[in-house]
Amino acid sequence: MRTLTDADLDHHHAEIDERGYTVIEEAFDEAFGRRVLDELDRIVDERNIEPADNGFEGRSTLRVYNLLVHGEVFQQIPTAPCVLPLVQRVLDDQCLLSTLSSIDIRGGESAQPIHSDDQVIGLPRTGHAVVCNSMWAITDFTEANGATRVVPGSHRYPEFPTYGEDHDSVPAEMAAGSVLIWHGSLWHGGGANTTHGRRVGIADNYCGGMIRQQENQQLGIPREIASTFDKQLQRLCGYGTYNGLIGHIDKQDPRTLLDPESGHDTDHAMLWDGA
Ligand SMILES: O=C(O)CCC(=O)C(=O)O
Repeated sequence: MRTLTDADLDHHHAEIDERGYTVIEEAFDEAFGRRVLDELDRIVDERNIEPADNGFEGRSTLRVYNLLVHGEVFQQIPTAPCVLPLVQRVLDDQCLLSTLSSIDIRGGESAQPIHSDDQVIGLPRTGHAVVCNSMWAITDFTEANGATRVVPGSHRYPEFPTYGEDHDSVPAEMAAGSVLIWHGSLWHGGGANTTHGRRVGIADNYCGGMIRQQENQQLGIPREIASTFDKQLQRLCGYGTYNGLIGHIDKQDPRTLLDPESGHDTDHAMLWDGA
């Protein structure tokens, strides 16, 4: 997995600031992409996953949610050095994993309505990011196979897009192994797939530590699985507090549920400890 240098971080952060999105090329290698794809195909087969059959998730698109319960290959994604440090620049280092899911757009799918990912949260659009999302290209993303469509600069528009209306957009084409990262206020949507092939991406999405996660990671991931995660991934899943207060359980950092000793860890000091 690629590690972003300070110069990379400056460059990609500036792009997100200016146009609302950026693409990290050669973020992960072919072998990793192949493992992800094999695992996704296995899960889809085992669970007989079908398209959700609605206008937003798609009628010819297969989505698998809650990927962190499905093994180590997916557990590498949220903390990856090719993505997380940039997301932390956009949000902050107390950000949370909002959702980790796959989006496999099959041939014949129509374009997803343009939306912004912070739309459902509904805060005023001040330009301040409370959501920052990424799409890992497991296959090539081309205009023809449904590359994510983006409206450059729209993260600064004062309004949300009107759902279902046509908006001028451009395809964020990228080769397999790349990751698209965008400001949560950017107007965007999955593209139409006019080919016979599939466009497979992993949606690795984050939110500020004060925002409710899209997937309920604390209840959705059995505690015995969360206990095997490294500390950073546990924190991203919500086993931590925001500013030493938000998310506490009986004045304790929730990570003490996974490791009772962590209560003594200074990383997990609570706001009132220093008062
Ligand atoms: O599949 C894509 O390229 C984008 C999907 C998306 O934006 C969503 O489902 O919220």
